[in-house]
Amino acid sequence: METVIVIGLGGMGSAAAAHLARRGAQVIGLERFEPAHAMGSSHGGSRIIRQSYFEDPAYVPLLLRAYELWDDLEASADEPVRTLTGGLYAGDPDSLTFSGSLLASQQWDLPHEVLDAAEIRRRFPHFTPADHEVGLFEAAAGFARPENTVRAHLARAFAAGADLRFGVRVLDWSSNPSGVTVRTSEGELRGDRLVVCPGAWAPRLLEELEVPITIERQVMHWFPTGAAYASFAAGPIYIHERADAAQIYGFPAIDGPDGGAKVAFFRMGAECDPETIARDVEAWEDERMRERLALTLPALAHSPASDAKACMYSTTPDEHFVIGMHPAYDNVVVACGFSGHGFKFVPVVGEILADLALGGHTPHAVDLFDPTRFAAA
Ligand code: PYC
Repeated sequence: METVIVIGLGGMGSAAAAHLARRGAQVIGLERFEPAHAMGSSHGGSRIIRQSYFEDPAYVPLLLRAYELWDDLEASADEPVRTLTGGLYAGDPDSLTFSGSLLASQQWDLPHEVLDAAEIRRRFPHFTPADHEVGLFEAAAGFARPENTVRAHLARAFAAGADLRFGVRVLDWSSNPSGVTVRTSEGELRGDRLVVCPGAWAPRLLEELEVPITIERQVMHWFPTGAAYASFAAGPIYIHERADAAQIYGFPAIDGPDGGAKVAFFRMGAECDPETIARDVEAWEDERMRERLALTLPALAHSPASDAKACMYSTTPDEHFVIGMHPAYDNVVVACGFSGHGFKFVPVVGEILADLALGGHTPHAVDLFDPTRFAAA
């Protein structure tokens, strides 16, 4: 069987390693940090999963397959990896959050309900939408636990015989028709094929690829729920967008009365370098979020944040992913540029990367993610 080297064992790389190892490949997985670390884009306790995809209805078939794989992973993992809570996509009727979700759910016949502002307030008393707002409620939405997901995929890969190496820094890699070579802090490795899942390190490890990826620092905040705990605990994940209020997303109180509720701006990142990113969150950043919350989720605006963490998006100009064969090498597969909305796809991206690495093609619809689309432009 072929030896496949996987660079990066975060969300996407750990899933690729699991799918490849289960198909019988000799997998060598390389990760610079420890398993399920907090240095990249797969930490912070929760990521939204949803199907009525406002970004583009073309993602829906992948989401339906991802959900099957989430079920399978949840059934065998030692820790919970995904929980369904329902999801509310609310705001101005013409916001992309609402109108795009409606379009996707109608196009793919996904179960959903359209709620007016009064109904949103009645069902979810911690939300205070203005009278003109509307929401799409999707019962199938919820959240994944990123660290548990990475551990579950690593455990699967390991159980299937993968050689997983942590604390190994990749210096560079090369490819020729007879195989691939990866130079690391621990020496040189050779394999038949390479899968590169570099996360925020894409600009360095995929320099040759003509994909303009911007690395952005994003902040996740946790606020005490106080007297609104019960409502938050039973509530949905949500995305909220209004012309006068930047798009935010958030979660129910998933970690008990003292765990707070997590909320973040969807796209309020500042460009950063993964080597020098400010990991600490400043007081003004929490204050900015409290001002935003006062409008829509006032219960979270009463007290200072109980916690905050920085993570990174790797954003492409069109905010679509980059997944495919490396245009210059037919033994190298790339996955990067997940643009802040990739984690829910982790299990199906693992499947796609295994398809591409072992067979050169995948039955999944991945044209939207063509690595050459920016070069052509
Ligand atoms: O993928 O649903 C998502 C998401 C919301 C905010 C950031 N990513």
